Amino acid sequence: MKILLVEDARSVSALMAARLSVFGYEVLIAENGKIAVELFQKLAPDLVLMDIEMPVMNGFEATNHIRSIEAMQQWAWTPIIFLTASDTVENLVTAIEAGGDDFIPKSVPESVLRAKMKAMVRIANLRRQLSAANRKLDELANLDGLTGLCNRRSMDLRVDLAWHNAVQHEASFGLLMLDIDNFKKFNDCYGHQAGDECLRRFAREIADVIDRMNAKQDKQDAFAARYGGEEFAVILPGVSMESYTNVASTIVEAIPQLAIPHKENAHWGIVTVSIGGVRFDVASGSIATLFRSADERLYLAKNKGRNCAVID
Ligand code: GH3
Ligand code: MG
Ligand code: MG
Ligand code: MG
Repeated sequence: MKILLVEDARSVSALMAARLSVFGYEVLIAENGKIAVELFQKLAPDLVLMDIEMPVMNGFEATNHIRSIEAMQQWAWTPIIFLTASDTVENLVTAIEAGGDDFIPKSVPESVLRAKMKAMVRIANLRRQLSAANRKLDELANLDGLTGLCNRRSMDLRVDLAWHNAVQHEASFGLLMLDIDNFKKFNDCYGHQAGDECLRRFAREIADVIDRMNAKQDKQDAFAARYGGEEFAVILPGVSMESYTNVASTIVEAIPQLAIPHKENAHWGIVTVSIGGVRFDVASGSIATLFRSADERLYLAKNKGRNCAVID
């Protein structure tokens, strides 16, 4: 376990560091609050022991900084214990009010220091387990179990937000609806397991196309989702006409290039996709209209013979 010891008095920090090392902890030393905040960000300690009176930046200010850094990450929390000159009720209240979790007088007996460290480590470990479990729950609630893309639920939430934002800023907005061609026959021919693997491979390819597009434009706005079954959606907030057309044609071409055999798929003999798309230069009206138009165009693409995109 890594402990960040923040203390300007060399004699105190040397003594404390020696004791903590004997307990088996790795000790990092900062001689003022400013250095402590820097080390905190760089080295992510498991616990902080913080002096109060220090030059450059005092312990309360440094704690404040650390807590605001943690506020930007969900579930982040590192125990901070203040080192005080004396063991008084006022010191305890001030320490907790300042965002600390406890305080220890610098003259603390070794056994008390050891016990307090143990208690804090226990809480920190529980907290870490809790945050991992919460992250897992978030993932389960928002990602499609088979493909790892956004599921329908999280897509709906994200789309609503992105659409609202686009309408407010009179920005452009694009939507592509993707549907794998003759996929029922794929399952009938190769089995459901192979069908699942095909969906996974398909989803990975779509995600790659979107990642490349986001990287090229230096944004993270576009995303793909599993709409349901063998249907997927690609959401393109703020997309230019050129990128919109590009993404659609890239996907239509990329899927056959995966060369997944599908002998029942018309004359191609490999897996293909049909796409219906719509793009607004200036977003307005309801998002439902957007989905309806994309769906109608997807139907047109199927009627045109599949393995193509109808996007205008
Ligand atoms: P079209 O070209 O008109 O889209 O024909 P299609 O056969 O793809 O369309 P249809 O809607 O008739 O069939 C969709 C199939 O997708 C039926 C279903 O078995 C399959 N499917 C849906 N979800 C899953 C899944 O999670 N795993 C597997 N393996 N198959 C799925
Ligand atoms: Mg001091
Ligand atoms: Mg379908
Ligand atoms: Mg289909």
